[in-house]
Amino acid sequence: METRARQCAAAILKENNIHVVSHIDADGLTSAAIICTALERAGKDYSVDFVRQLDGSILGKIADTNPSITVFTDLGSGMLEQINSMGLNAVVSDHHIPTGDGPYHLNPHVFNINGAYEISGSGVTFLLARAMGRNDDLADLAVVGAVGDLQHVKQGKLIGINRQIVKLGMENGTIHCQRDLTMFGKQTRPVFKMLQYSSDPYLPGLSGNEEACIGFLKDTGLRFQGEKWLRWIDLEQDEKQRVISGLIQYCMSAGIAVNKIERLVGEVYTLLREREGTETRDASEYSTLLNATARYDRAMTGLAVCQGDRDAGDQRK
Ligand SMILES: [Mn+2]
Repeated sequence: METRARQCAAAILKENNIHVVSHIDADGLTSAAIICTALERAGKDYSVDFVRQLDGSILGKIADTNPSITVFTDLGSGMLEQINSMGLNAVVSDHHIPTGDGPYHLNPHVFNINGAYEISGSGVTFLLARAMGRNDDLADLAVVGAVGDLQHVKQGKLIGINRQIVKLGMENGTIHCQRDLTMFGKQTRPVFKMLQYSSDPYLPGLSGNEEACIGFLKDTGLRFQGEKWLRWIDLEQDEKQRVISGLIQYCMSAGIAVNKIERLVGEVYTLLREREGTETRDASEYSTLLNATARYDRAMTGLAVCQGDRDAGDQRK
């Protein structure tokens, strides 16, 4: 796969007017951010577009603008024939099951690697970016994309090439991984709100019930800090452990399926370059934020966030 990545990288670096087309979800947004950053660092001009799905009419529109090369990320593997028949000079960096292959097609399935949980579109594009230059620091975005595609859920952690990317990120100081509560909102919500808003798993009697959540936490002996409850990241290790044990017991007596209870704890990924207490600090919250920008047609805002713009979200204010 690395030889193919080098081949694709060389094809891109030969050109200057580069068009990036990516999938409009967290994995696609991080893929686009990775390739666009790599292009910027290589001193290339580029344009970028996001689509929900690739079809003949979109390919036609791309062909009309006559880019010297088009880089498809997190999509394209199912449209190789159409891309060729349009006469598009293209590199496809994708992880979906392909309908063919070619010299400028980078896809794990071609190399007997599973694209459902061993590597995502952002991971594939990260390999491409590495072949284009010094882009190892983008490992954190590759992890956000993989988590966005839920590649860690089945095994409770990232495996395969995803694991290698995590390791690389740990070595270069962009990623930290640890076993922790998998629940959403550890960075940004008070613990009782995190429980109250929990939907995976749904906690009968707690989900949606603020008072019950506060009562539950008091029972575990969680401390107050003034009037304001602490966030998960503010808790001491023994406090976290007490809440987790309490939650497991609660779920067991509520008759929640064992596999769901087991998923309460898993590997979680922290982005060390991001500020503590922000959505972008936690890979899962980050990917949820990106999916939200995509859902509200704010893909360019999502891309700007991935490329380091921390004011892009402030249009919410
Ligand atoms: Mn994907």
